[in-house]
Amino acid sequence: MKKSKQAPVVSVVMGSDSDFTVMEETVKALDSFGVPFEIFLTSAHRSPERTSSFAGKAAARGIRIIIVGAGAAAHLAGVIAAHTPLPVIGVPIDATALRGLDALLATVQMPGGIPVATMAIGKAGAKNAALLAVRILALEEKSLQKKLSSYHEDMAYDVEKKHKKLTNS
Ligand code: RP5
Repeated sequence: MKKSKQAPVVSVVMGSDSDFTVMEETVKALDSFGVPFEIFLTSAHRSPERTSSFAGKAAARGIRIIIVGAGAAAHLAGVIAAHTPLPVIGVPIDATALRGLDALLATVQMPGGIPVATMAIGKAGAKNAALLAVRILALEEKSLQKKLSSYHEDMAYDVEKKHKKLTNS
């Protein structure tokens, strides 16, 4: 993973180091778009003060979007969203016998008032969290808009290539 010299604009937060195998997808995608990010480990229940302190100070440090991965009774994204005005994107992690359904419901079912933009369970959600963050940042950054266009063109081209390979055409 490349380390950016620029100040981070996205925080990638996770509830445990065991979440990193999934959240690595977020990091890889942000890296590929050249978005400066930081990684922060904290737990809503094991380190509640660290969590609220981080969330309360994030905006003043220049962070613009917070991506949060957590598993089990995953209230981390909601707690962080409660302590910051920044957009929060949640990634439910498959960490228990319930295979991420617990984390999905805990993350997505926010009562009205405090939003958490919830992604799919697992690696696809982790990747999409980064892509959603890039789309938000691209609203005000032309260079990111261009990168997003090429990304989408490459994806479409890839489908055609796979079609040709599959059908020998
Ligand atoms: C959650 O509990 C974490 O986000 C993680 O997904 C899950 C299990 O954590 P560990 O027991 O592996 O630290 O808080």
